[in-house]
Amino acid sequence: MTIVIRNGTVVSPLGTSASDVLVDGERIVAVASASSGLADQWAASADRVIDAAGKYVLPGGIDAHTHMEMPFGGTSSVDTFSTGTTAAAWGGTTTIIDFAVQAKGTSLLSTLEKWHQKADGNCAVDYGFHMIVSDVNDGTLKEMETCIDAGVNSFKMFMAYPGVFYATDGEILRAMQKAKETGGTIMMHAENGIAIDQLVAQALAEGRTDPVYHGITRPPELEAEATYRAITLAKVTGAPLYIVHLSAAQALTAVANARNRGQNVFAETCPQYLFLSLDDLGRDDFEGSKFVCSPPLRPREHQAELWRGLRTNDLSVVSTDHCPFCFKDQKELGRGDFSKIPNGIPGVEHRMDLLHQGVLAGEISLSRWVEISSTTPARMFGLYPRKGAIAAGSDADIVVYDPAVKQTLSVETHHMNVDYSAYEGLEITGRVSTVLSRGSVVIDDGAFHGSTSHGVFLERELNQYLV
Ligand code: DUC
Ligand code: ZN
Ligand code: ZN
Ligand code: ZN
Repeated sequence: MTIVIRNGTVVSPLGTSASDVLVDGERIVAVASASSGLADQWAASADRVIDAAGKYVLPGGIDAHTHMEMPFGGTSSVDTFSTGTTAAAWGGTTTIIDFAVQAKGTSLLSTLEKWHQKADGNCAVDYGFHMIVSDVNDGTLKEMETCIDAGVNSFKMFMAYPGVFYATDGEILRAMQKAKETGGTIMMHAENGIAIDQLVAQALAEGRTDPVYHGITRPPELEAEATYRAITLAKVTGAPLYIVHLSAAQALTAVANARNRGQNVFAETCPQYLFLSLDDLGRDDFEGSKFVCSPPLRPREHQAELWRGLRTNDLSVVSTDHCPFCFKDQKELGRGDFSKIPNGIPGVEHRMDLLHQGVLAGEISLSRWVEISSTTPARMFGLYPRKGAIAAGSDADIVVYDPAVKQTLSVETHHMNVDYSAYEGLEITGRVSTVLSRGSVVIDDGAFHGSTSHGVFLERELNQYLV
């Protein structure tokens, strides 16, 4: 099957160009300037010609932080790999990297096996895994090497959630030493969970049980402190560090300072921290529970700092932390006790669209949009140039994006398997029109044409930003 995409504007981190793209089978085989006339030749024998006039041609989005069917707080996130990757495709994301979650007392390899059983054969787009390490011991440290050989070389640890995922500074230090030795990257959930748990207990004892107290008991300073501590441990051990879901301006300062010193420290933020705020957590009738995630949504003034960080590259990736729980039966578990609200916000479908609003608002350039949503995650997580590029030899993961059409985000029209939208009623400009995953048309003219057995597991190389 050959496909020609012509008359569009190809966007890359280097700029934009009027170029035509030839796809043969699963790969891009040629990219040529529109003025070369080559597209006429290609079109003559192509199986399909897509006219991208007035549209952008982007490398497929890479969402490096999702949680499909993840066990959490006695329940499980409601998107399966099948529904979640289908929703991803609808929004122009053609690769997800999800988290295999080690339960305490189990091995990393059995965990990986379990996640393969959930995902293999059930994904509409390609996928990889990170590993959540919640039990640091001699055995699991050794297993990190085997994970790396299996293409899983990024290990998330938690300074939050004592008793569940929490790792002590000593455990983090040991895992970082192993990462330094093997070339793995440590991903950190940086919040001081020990202090937070005290604030939570005090709030509940005083009868402050509404969702907004989830935010108030997790102040920005406790994210900044943990971020700085993680950076310090990474400095001492020499390990590369990637701060996940950075939400607070103070934490961003810690990251920027480390980067200015030349340390291998990287950070991502998420659309919810750019577009939602503590005010949403404060919505009444328990509606605030829809917005409970950790770290929490911050006061609105943090947003400008995060956009600035995206421009300066102190924030180099935007991922969603997609972790959907239904309002009706799952968020409900925390009525009368905010600490029992399952943590997470659905978002895998809308990352590309929301970031496009940042382009329209002048917060980021078109090139930067592609960089933070596709090319940098590809390099950060060892997928480039197979993913993250419109170039000969790359996988034909391509999004044709119409920047002019308007849409209203809503639970009525989204494809995520969850009963609410965090962006209900938000009117935005721009929408995916066609999506190719490894040369197969997955989304086209408002319909899904893919298959949930199409996606393949991606064995990833090491972080390509390390020197
Ligand atoms: N934060 C969330 O909001 N959900 C899942 C795990 C996490 O760290
Ligand atoms: Zn986290
Ligand atoms: Zn997460
Ligand atoms: Zn069609």
